Amino acid sequence: MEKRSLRLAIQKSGRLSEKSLELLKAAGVKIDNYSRQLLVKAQNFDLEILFIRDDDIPEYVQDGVADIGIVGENEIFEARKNLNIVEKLGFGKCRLSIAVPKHFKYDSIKDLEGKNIATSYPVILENFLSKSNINANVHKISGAVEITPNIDLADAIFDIVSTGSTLVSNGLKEVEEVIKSEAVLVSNKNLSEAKKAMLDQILFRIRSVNLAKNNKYILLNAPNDSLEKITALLPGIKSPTILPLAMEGWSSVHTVIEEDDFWERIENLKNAGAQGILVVPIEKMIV
Ligand code: PRT
Ligand code: ZN
Repeated sequence: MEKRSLRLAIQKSGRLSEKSLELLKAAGVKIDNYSRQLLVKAQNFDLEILFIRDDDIPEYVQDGVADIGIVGENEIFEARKNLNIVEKLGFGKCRLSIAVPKHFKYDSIKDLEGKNIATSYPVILENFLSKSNINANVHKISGAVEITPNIDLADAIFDIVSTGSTLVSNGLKEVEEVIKSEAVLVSNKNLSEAKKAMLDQILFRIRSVNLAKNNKYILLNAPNDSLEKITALLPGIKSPTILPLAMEGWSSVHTVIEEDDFWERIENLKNAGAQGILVVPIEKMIV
């Protein structure tokens, strides 16, 4: 008989672990008293959390050992498993790039022809090289890829980069960005209707949390004669709320704006006559 609980696989310990747990918490899933045992039951939700290595997540979800998982897209592309990518989660952002020693004269991808490239992501790399019509020797290495050119084990590397400081401290330079990656929610392709409904419920919560993170609530005061100009600068979910202030001829304007173009908007609002601008974080947002 099928288990009733929805089982979510997350990374046991690593770069995605804390953020995955934070997201669950923000989505209202309580997991008290856990000490990263292999399997923990949520207190208030019919959800089990399975703590495993990130490399194992695609296979576990494909095979139905877990129903859903949170993992970097890079692991999904590398593992070539049959899964649904349900949602990008906005954390664990990085890129996978080719890097060469800083004195390597690199003009174009053709300079990689016949070279030895070390990586933990041979599938993604081979794919890129073959699309670019380059024949190079790909060596699979499971860790410390960035030191291989220094010990003459490779001419170039293909690895995860985020700030780039690991490359610099190993005397390397980034020459080709191959893919971008971030953490995603994945699901098994054959979920039962009951589990699909549970996934939808969690997804709804995750979306509300992430939407809220990308938006700010803004309150400002404005003289009534500049209201038209100011509201034109504010989209709002529906339209801005305008309330009269006790001071004659002035109003208070409330709305929600996106984080992305935040500073530009604030500048424009000030120029249009807005004063006393308050910007407040939003905890959850349901549209
Ligand atoms: O033990 P387990 O197998 O579960 O963990 P892991 O060691 O394989 O993975 P982990 O925890 O290092 O990374 C998990 C996921 O985080 C990756 O699969 C990526 O999707 C994502 N991620 C985001 C990163 C980085 N940013 C990152 N910077 N993974 C690794 N790095 C490495 C990078 O390779 C470099 O060596 O961190 C180093 C520092 O990067 P710079 O460029 O900031 O110096
Ligand atoms: Zn791993």
